[in-house]
Amino acid sequence: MDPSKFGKESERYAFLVTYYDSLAGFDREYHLLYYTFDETIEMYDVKTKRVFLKRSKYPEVALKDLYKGAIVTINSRQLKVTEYSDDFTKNNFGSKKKYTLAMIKPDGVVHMGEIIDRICKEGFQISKMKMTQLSVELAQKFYAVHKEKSFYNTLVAYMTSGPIVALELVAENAVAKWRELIGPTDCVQARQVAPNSIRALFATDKTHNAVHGSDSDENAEIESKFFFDSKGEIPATATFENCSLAIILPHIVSEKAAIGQIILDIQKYGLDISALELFSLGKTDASDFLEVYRGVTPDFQKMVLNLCSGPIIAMEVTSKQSIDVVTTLRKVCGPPDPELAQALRPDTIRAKYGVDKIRNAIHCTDLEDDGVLEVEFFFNLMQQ
Ligand code: FUP
Repeated sequence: MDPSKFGKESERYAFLVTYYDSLAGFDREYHLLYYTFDETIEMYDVKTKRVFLKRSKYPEVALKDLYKGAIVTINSRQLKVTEYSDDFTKNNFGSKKKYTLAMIKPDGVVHMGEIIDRICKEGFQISKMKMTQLSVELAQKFYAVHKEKSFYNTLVAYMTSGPIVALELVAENAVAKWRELIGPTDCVQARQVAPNSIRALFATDKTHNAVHGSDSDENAEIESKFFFDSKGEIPATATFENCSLAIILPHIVSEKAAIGQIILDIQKYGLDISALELFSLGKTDASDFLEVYRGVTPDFQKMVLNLCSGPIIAMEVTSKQSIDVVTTLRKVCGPPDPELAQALRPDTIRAKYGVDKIRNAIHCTDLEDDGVLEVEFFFNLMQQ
């Protein structure tokens, strides 16, 4: 442990978290305390004041995972952080953590792996993400402030010309930090003043400028609601044809360093990502999804707990080439055991980013016949 990273022994942050108890039919509230000195957590039931979780180490939850709106899984319960419970937490932590709405625009989607890699390496946490295709109505609504501008119709035509990826990004000073990373609206200017910015690298002109970023905290809130609180208005883009399912597992999503690299690895072999969304699964959904493995592997329960231990990124993988997508994706992922993968296929995703047989970086569909079924679970059933 690096002592310079941690404060006094008594330093701790306090969060109010809720858990929907589906048996009782209501939300239960807890205080969650995080002690920075020894990286332990402790939980109390707000109503009964009884200890729910004795102070102990819980490595799956780090301080960076705790911010207003975050979802964390503790003892198989999916908890939503709803408030900072005391002034110390609010002042030292809450006021600094902010979010912004980012969008990878239609011309940026081919560079999705590189852009997400930059997002993660710059220290943003991705709290929400979804690939969608904007209708003319939605694009007009999103850019309504530009309605009177000469470029409005061109902008709407461009924004509806292909899929986009909307992301909610969390960081200190998220709005300014993301706008600095994307660079000026006009890529000619971007190449002069910020040559390493995303627009300098990937944009074509003032309209086709690869990415979007909110310009204030207020607009970040409005724009995030536009994509993520819109009750079914934002459709997924899955095709359900010649497809396979890939899931980037919780240990990668929370560590975040490898998310972009994994997407790049998938795209390298003639495979396309045609739908994508960040999900936080409950235990029942995780267990339903993995049902085919029940009784087949002794690790079934561990796989379920792993799958619902934090946010995951589910992707429909397809190909424009006439290749067997399920088999190709399996090759890219490598053998399920990372140790074996390192020995036999060191270039594969599991060899590079897997930790053990359960936390092996990525799930992929095993059998050709199951591709559509697994994609339907996330991009049909889970959308309802
Ligand atoms: P930004 O905040 O950088 O996205 O820029 P604006 O809000 O000024 O513009 C929104 C979008 O309108 C830009 F991303 C691209 C488009 N636009 C044009 O097509 N032409 C212009 O002259 C200005 C903006």
